[in-house]
Amino acid sequence: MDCLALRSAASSLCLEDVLCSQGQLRLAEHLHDGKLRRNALTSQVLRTNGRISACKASSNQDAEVTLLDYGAGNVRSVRNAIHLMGFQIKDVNKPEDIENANRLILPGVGSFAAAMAKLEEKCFVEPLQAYIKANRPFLGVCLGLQLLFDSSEEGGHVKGLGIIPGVVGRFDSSNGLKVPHIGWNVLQLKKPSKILAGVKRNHVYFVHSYRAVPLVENEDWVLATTVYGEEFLAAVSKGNVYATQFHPEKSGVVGLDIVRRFLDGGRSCEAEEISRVAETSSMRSGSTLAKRVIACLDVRSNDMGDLVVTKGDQYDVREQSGDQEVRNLGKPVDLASRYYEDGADEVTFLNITGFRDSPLGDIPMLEVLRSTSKRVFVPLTVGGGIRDFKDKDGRYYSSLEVASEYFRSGADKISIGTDAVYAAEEYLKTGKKTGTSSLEQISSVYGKQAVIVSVDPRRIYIKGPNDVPFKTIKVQTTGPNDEEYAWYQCMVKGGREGRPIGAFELAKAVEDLGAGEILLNCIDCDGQGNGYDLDLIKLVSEAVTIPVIASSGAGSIHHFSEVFLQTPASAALAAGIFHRKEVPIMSVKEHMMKAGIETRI
Ligand code: 1PR
Repeated sequence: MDCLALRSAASSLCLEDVLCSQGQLRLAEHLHDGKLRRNALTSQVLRTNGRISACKASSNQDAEVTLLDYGAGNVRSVRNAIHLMGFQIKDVNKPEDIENANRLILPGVGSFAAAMAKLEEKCFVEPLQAYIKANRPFLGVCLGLQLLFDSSEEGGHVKGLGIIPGVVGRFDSSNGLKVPHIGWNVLQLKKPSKILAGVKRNHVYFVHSYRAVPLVENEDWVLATTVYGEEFLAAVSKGNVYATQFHPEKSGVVGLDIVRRFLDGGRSCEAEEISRVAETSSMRSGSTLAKRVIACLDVRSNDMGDLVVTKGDQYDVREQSGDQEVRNLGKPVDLASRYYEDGADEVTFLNITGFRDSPLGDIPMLEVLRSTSKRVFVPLTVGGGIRDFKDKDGRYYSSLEVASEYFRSGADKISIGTDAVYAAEEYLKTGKKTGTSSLEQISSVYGKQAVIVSVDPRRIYIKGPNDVPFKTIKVQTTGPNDEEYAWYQCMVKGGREGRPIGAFELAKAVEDLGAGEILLNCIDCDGQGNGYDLDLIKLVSEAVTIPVIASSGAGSIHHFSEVFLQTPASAALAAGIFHRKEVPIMSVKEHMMKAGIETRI
């Protein structure tokens, strides 16, 4: 399907079908407001609730979007979303490009201070202020919303564009609130709007530590709020100017619908849709942050040199019989797309042999990311081999360069394993932050929320709680020699080497060093299908205030409700159960909903 055809197809509600179909007629079923609907898409027309709608751009200029990308992170997904709608992108290279824009998108990434410094350096501040004050079509995303305010407390007290009254401040984590606010949350619409008319009670994806709050001074701007510990501004609007704290380009079909509505100026939005605001405007009690279900793809080259999705049992990924080949469970891009269509809240790629390869020489992995980000519009994480290294010709690459290449190729977050363990050991030994570890460097440039530390612990049984200088737990089932206690030793290099550091100590140290989330694997449970290691998850959750992703051991839908009801885990990651098609992701989510767990459907 070419771009123009896609634009007319994408101009109606069922974008999920557009994403799934990759240009072919296809039927898709999805749960919507609790009812199962069936939508059909052709390249020319699209039926939604009995309507047929199509949108045509009247001129080439109509099909152009100006993008203000100041080069601080992954805006590939925004680009992909715009292209998917059939629009072309004109990048802002000089101030006049802002003045000449038809519609302008500012997908802010990185820190507030760095963003303002870039805008000032490039002389974009004044034209941007003039453009917005003239009420011309504008969409700011995430930091692109925050920059509109008077100032931010991020990185000191930094002046913003001064369009909206208020100071952007940090979420308060002193009461145990996990910060960053990462994940899918719901909007409380405060006024009618064209661009949010399709959101209703669906969740959208947030990832941020700073937020602006509603004030009397900015009440004419408030479009939607969300509650996370407190009420904050999730979207603002005035006239043709919109900005969202959440990421529409990462919010699946719901978010793409928002992008589409902005791009077509709300033309396809009917009055009846605008007036549905009341449906979502009542405050819900309790947390509306959904517990995430993450599909994980362990990838590596097989013996023929092809990049495949594999899956181990306790980290052993080779078949036990025959030639003991690397298990091949499918192609990375196809599987990731399938999980997106099935409702995964995030997709994670772990390059499990990255610790011994040269990641930047790993063109297939970068290509996998680029292709996946064209088809998958939920957050993508990539891990494996993120460290400083020299290639075979002796050229040195910093971990920051490696991460930057992953971000440019479509990753929203990177995950560090082995190198974070070494950094934590060094930090605990000296008590000093060097600022040079991969973890510190990447999180200072891209923000904490973009950096996950992946922990590979194994359980070691001991007789007494003080037998080791690490935090221990009293086990529920005693060890092979009737041991009543255990500690969790961190492993590196894909579980091949044990290090003198426990999972509790590691988690604390990496939070200090700048990790935004912990991906908590468990070598004992990996691939066993007997459920998550709840003791381990509780132990590590106690150590940190950042979100913990439970991983390893899911074997049934009940394991998901168990981990969410019995531990503070923010997300549950699983691999084998999905690869082997034992349980569809949607069944997991329906089960979670029935168990009273906030879930994104
Ligand atoms: O150390 O920075 O190069 O990162 C390597 C990354 O690769 C780490 O995140 C490490 O966890 C991962 N890794 C290394 N070797 C293996 C292996 O399996 N041989 N995979 C490996 C880790 C664990 C999970 C798995 C869950 C869920 N696999 O990713 O997907 O356990 O599985 P399940 O639901 O089937 O039980 P670096």
